[in-house]
Amino acid sequence: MSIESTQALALKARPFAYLFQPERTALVIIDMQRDFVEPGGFGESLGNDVALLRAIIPETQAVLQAWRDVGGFVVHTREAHRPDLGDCPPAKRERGNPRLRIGDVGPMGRILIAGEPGNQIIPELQPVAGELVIDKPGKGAFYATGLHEMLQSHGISHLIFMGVTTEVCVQTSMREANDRGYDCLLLEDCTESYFPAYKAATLEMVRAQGALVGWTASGAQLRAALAPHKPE
Ligand code: TIU
Repeated sequence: MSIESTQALALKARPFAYLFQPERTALVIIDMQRDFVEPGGFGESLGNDVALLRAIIPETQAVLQAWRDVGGFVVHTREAHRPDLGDCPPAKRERGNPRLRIGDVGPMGRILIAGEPGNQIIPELQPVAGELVIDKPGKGAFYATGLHEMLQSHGISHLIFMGVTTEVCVQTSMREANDRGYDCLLLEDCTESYFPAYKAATLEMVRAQGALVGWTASGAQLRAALAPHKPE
């Protein structure tokens, strides 16, 4: 970069401009794993139409590439449990009436279990060397993961979120981050829900009351802010 630059960039965002120094900012991609966006995984086992989520993949890819081009720090998360389910509270496994429960064998291997085919990040957004990959047993990225300590050791103060689903793992992670003192931005067209109304409500509530949880902007707005900083 430009990653050496300490100058803050201003991004056109809602409810007002989001200021960030790229070298102190991590791009956090929540749970873009096959379990949520492909048939046969956890998302579908809960009764959801997973096709809806795939629409964000191209813009999410474009933002990831732009962020990599300026040398930015990247964190990928996966919702994942240990094969012995020792990190899966019975309440989480037993809730509701899904066709397949966490740990059951589905078309992409055991549902939501680390190492299984369904638990892998989708090919379009594969992590590359140097990027952090966090397996998280909860909906939030900070619970039982050590993520906060890792971000602190990299001097990170700002987080830019993408991924699925907006009102579940993304919003939970943003709220956890907010309570730990990070300034959070959610990219509107790089996050999706199985329920469009829940996505819309989440975007509203994140930026309500003067960015109480954080800011929102489009992926293109972030890419525009980064473009002048891309090395030749
Ligand atoms: N069910 C649902 O919308 N989401 C999850 O269970 N996990 C994530 O959001 N990753």
